Amino acid sequence: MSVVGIDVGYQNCYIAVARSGGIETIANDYSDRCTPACVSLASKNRIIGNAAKGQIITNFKNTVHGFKKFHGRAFDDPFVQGEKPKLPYSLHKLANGNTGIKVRYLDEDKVFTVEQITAMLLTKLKETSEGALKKPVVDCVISVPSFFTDAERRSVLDASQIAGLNCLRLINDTTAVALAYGIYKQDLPSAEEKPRNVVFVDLGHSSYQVSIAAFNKGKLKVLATAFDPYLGGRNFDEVLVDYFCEDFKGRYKLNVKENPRAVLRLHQECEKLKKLMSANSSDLPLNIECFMNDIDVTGKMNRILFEELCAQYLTRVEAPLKAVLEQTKLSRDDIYAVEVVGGATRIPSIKERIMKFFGKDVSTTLNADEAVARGCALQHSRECEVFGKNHAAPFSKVITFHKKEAFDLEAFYSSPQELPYADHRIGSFSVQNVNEGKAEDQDGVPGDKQDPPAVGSRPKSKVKSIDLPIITNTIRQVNKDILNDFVEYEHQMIVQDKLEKERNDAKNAVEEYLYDLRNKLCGVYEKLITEEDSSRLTLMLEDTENWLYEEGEDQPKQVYVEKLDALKRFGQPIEDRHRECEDRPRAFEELGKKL
Ligand code: ATP
Ligand code: K
Ligand code: MG
Repeated sequence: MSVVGIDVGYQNCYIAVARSGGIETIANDYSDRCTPACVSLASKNRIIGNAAKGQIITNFKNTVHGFKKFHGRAFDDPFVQGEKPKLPYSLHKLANGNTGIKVRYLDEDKVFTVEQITAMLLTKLKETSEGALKKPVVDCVISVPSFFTDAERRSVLDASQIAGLNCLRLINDTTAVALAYGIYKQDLPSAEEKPRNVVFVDLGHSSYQVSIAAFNKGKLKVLATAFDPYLGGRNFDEVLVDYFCEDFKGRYKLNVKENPRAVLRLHQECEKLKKLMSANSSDLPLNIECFMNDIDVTGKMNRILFEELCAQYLTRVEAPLKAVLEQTKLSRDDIYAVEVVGGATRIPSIKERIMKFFGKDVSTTLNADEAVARGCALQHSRECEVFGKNHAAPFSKVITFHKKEAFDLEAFYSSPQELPYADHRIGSFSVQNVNEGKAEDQDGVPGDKQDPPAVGSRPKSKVKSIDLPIITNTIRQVNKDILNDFVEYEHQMIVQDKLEKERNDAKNAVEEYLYDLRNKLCGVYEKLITEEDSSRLTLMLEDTENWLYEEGEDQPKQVYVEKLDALKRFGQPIEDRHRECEDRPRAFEELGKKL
């Protein structure tokens, strides 16, 4: 079964899979490899991803985006309270104190947990993967920011369960990026050589993460990570939005902040402008027609002013860079390359600051948008099955881990789809004090069971056996009933979406047939029916068209199916006659050839 790697970004999601010896990024039904982290709730269905982005302005109260940071957060958390007034949709305090999202769905007020909203997004990503791979997808590896707490991570795991995914593990964005780098580098130093130290910088829409990893052939070690969880591209958009709000207040006497729709439109335009500024240093225009109160607005911006306005954010670029160097005690000369990923590293002054800090050019070896997902897709190859299904128990097996310091192990059931429960985790184990054993080895201090090497003979390989303390964490069992309810409800919503899609398809089929028949009536069918029949049919088509826009606008699927059948009862005989006319001369020709 394929394991997909999923990067659930604050703004953009990507899926990758290891296939035919390489890693591929999967495109969605819009032929887009990026799926927006956006979910729109409507009166008949849910609209998720690219299509939901189109609802941000038209259905702003029920279109949820920018929710990634609500995972594992209390409603009263200052961050949540700070975000609340800026959001076009409503937040709601859940019974357990967590952050819920209040929307209209199926013509009812509903409160969804953030796990449910992320699950909706994951459902879409799961479907996209299944569409591309042409088989069911259950197993996945999901990335999370390196600064995510245990509560935030568990919340993401719950979301994956609700979506019917089996998340084999969560990995840090920074680790994923390092993995993605390592796989394609053929010229890494060998195990005995000094490792190659690479800095990775990821500036996304909501957060900033920096790490240093050391590479040898077949080996990767993350040496340090640092972050600014609240610095990202969205801050730069906000600066522009605030600037133009003030500008428009002065020049057009408009109070933009009072109008959520206008704020959202301005946001979208400002983000476009920000991206344009990455490629242009000249003055750039901002034009929005019918912005508010029927007023068209215009404005302008350039890179120099933009950088001035963003100074408070730009100065925050340096601290995490400094922090990773300090943590590792490496000097700038020890750094082989500085690799940048994440959309917002395309801002020229961000790149300049990183270059200036390290005193070298930044490299863009990795695909800035897809690296995290690709790393996730690679990660799963590090798993192994210890006991297959129906293996004898109890049973012991020796597994070797080459480790120099304490490490964590996680155990899962290997065929989760056969479990009666949603949770497929067995437990996690922290193996402690590994480095103590190693330190002795390095210093040449013989352990209890070691013999000194015999002089002149080939040194025997020495095995030292010590028991290491292991901390076992069994998996929490809380909220299992609630989680199962969510799983069930997500399933119902998937069915509802499917029915709604079928209903729409049936409606579209009527419309399509109608237009096709009308075109042919004035074209290829013209000579095949009498004028009288033709005008009767034209009238019937007109009636159906009017019906589609009025009474027939919103009918059950069956009504459309019947309507189509009714049209076909008239259309099909003409179609048959037409085919016959086409075939007849051809048949004569064939006959002629034979004679
Ligand atoms: P996070 O990592 O915080 O969860 P994310 O992974 O969704 O967020 P990315 O897709 O890496 O974020 O980056 C999106 C950000 O990059 C947005 O703010 C977007 O406007 C910005 N961005 C993309 N292209 C450019 C560009 N050419 N110039 C400036 N900013 C850009
Ligand atoms: K992303
Ligand atoms: Mg990201």
